Amino acid sequence: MLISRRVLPTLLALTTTLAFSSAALAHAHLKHQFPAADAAVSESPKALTLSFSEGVEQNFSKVMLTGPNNQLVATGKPTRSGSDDKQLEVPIEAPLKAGHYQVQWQVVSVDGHKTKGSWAFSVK
Ligand SMILES: [Cu+2]
Repeated sequence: MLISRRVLPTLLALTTTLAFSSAALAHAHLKHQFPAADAAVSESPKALTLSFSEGVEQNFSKVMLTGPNNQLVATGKPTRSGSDDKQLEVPIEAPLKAGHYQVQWQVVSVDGHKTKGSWAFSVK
């Protein structure tokens, strides 16, 4: 059976998801984010926004932004926006120059489970 290197991780992830689907339901999965995944924005965003499927603990949440040449971009602490414990806002300290950016996040949901992921966007 021929499985490409690209497909294999997806298959493994799918198998894992199926095997743990009942537990996975309660985990905090990223539902929406700003800037959107693979978006090309013309204005530098002032903050990253991450919306999860479950409430998250802001003190145990980490969001890392890297820019062109894998340089770490200075960001503020992730904070819940208002009363919504499913949403985190991460202030970006200085305007982003044009280029490709990657966001890596790791959160602990209110049920104590860790999830992580990443997405990319670019600034025109
Ligand atoms: Cu969970």
